[in-house]
Amino acid sequence: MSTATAKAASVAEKQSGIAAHPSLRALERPANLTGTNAPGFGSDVVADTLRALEIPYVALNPGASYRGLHDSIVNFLGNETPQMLLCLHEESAVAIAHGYAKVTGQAMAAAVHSNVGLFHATMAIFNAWCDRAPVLVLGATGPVDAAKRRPWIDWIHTARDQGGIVRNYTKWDDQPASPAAAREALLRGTWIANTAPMGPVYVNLDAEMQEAKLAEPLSPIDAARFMPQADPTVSAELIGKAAAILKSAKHPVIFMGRVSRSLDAWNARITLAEALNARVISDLKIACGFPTDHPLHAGAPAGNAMVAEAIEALNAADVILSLDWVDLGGGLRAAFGQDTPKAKIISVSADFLNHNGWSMDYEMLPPVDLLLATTPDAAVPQLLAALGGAKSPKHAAVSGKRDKYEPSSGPLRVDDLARSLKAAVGERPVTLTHLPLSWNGATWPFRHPLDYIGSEGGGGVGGGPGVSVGAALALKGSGRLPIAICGDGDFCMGVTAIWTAVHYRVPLLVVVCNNRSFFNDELHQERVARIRNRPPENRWIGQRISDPDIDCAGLARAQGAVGFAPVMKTGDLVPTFEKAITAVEQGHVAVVDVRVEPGYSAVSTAAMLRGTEK
Ligand SMILES: Cc1ncc(C[n+]2csc(CCOP(=O)(O)OP(=O)(O)O)c2C)c(N)n1
Ligand SMILES: [Mg+2]
Repeated sequence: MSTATAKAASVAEKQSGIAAHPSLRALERPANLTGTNAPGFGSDVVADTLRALEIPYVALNPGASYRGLHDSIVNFLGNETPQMLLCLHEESAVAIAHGYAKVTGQAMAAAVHSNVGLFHATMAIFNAWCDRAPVLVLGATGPVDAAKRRPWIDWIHTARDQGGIVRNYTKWDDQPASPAAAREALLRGTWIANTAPMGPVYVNLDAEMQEAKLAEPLSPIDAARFMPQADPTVSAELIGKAAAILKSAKHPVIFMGRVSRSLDAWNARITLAEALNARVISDLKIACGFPTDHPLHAGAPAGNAMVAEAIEALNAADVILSLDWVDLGGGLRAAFGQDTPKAKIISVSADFLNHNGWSMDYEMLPPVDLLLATTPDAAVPQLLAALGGAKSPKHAAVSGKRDKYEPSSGPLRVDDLARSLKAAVGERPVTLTHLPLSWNGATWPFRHPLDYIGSEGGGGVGGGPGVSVGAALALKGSGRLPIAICGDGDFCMGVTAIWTAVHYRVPLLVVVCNNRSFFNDELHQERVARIRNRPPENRWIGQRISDPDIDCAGLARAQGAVGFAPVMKTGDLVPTFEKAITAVEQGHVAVVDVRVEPGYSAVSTAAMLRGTEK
C-alpha cells in the first residue's frame, strides 16, 4: 500500500469505522489464473494503478469498449482491489459509488461503457457533483484510430470529446493516449476527486490503448508522491478575525452545512455551538452535522422549507456563521426576504473553487462579511482554539435511545411510518441512507454523524436505492443498520440497484413510502391551478401511480430480496418492520412496501402552496 492511499484509507476508517469488506472477496473468484504479475497490456497498467490507489470496488455495467480493462481486473488482478460490482444500470453503478463516498468520504470507481453507458450514468454523476461527493468514473471509447474500428458498432460508440457529455458537472476529465498517460490520469483524477471541494471525475480510456500490448514495461511509480495534501486552508489572522466577531456575538446562529462524517469533527462542532451559545439550523438535503435534538438546535431540520424556530433564530441573529451551507443566499432570503440581513455573516466554504459557468448549483450569491475559504472540518478546531481552547461537548454523540410509540388507528401517514420504524429499531445504531420528500425532520433525531447521510444531492429522483446500496456496502460489518426510506417514484426509478445488493450480500432495509404518486408534483399542479383559478382537484392526473398500484415488494422479491406485503394499517407497521429488521440482521436485503396517505408535512405543504391562499 502506498503511503498516500494508506493515509486515505486510515482517514476513511477513522471517520466512519469501516473499510472495504473482506467477505465480498469470497464471491466471483476467477479460475485458472496464470499468476502473471507484470502488466502485459495497456489495460493491465490501468488495473495496476487502480490497485495502487487502493480503489476497493468498481461498480459497473459491462461493454466492449472496456473489455480490455474488464479482462485485466478479472484475469490480471484476480478481481480484487478493485473488485467488480455488477449493476443492472449505469445510473445505479454511479449512485452506488456515490453512496459509498457519502459514508467513507473517499472515491471508489464506477465503470460505464462508451457514450451509451455514460449517457445512462449522467443523472447519477450530476447528483454526485451537486452533493460534492468523490467518484472515479471510468469510461471508454474507440478505438480512436478509425483504422482499428469494427464496422458499425465501434463507429456509433465512438464520439469525439466524449468527456464533453459530463464535463460541466465533473471536476476534471481526460482521455489519455497511452498507458503511461492513463496511469497519470488515474492518479490525478483520484487526487482531484478526493480533494475538497470533492466531486466526480471522468477518465475515458481508448479501447485500442487498453487492448494493445505494452511495448515496454513502465518504470515503477510511488503513487503516494502524486497525492499531496491539497485541502484549502486559511491564515491564523483570518481565524482570529472570525473568532473576535463570534466572541462579540449575543445571538449567533450557525447554518450547519456540508461537513464530514468524522466523530471528532462532530464533537468539535457541538463544542463550538455550546461555547458560543449559538442556535443551530440544519437541513435534510445534506448529511447531519449536529444533533437535531440538542437544545441549541432550532426546531426540526428543514425539509423543503425551514421551520419557524429557525426563521426566528435568524431574525434575532447578530452574527451568522455558515459552515458550508448549500444555499446561504436562499437561506437568508427565506428569513429576510429582499432585505440584506443586518447580522454579520461569516462563511466557511471553499465551494467556489468548483463553480463553473454551466451549472447554477452554486445557488444565490450571499452577502459575506468574512470568508474563510476552507472546509468546516478544518476551520472549526481552529476557531475553537482561537476562542480559548476546546472543552468536551456537553451533548456528545449517542445513537439509539428511541421514544415509545403507540400506533394510532387512523389513516397511515408518513409520521406513523417514521415513529413505528423508530420503535421497531429500538436501541440499534441506524444509518438512514435516504429519506423521502415527505419526511418530517421532527420525527427522527440524529445524534451521530452516521445517523443520516443526506439526499442524493442533485434532486434527481431515482438516486435513493443506488445511493443506499453503496452506503450499505460501506457500512457492512460496522454494526450499523442501514435503512433507506424511498418514495415510490424514487424506488421504481432506481429499483434495479436492489439486485446488486442481494447479489453481493449487502444487508439493507428499504422502506417504500408509497403514496402511489409522484406526489411532490401534485402539489405543484395544485399551486398552478389555484393561481389560475382552475380546479385543484385535478392535480392527481398524470401524477398518480395507481390502477394498477405497483407491488414494490414484488419488484424486490423478483431480484432476490425479502419483500413484505403492502402494509395498509398503522398497527401492522411495527411487527412488519421487526420481521424485516430480523431478515436484514440475517444478511438479507428486505423491502417493506408501506401504503401511506399522500401528504407532506404542514411546513412543506405551506411552503409549496404559499401565495395561493384565497
Ligand atoms: C429524474 C427526475 N425526474 C423528475 C423529477 C421531478 N420530481 C421531483 S419530486 C418528484 C416526485 C417523486 O416521487 P416520489 O419519490 O414517489 O416522492 P413523493 O413526492 O411522492 O413523496 C418528481 C417526479 C426529478 N426531480 N428528478
Ligand atoms: Mg410517491
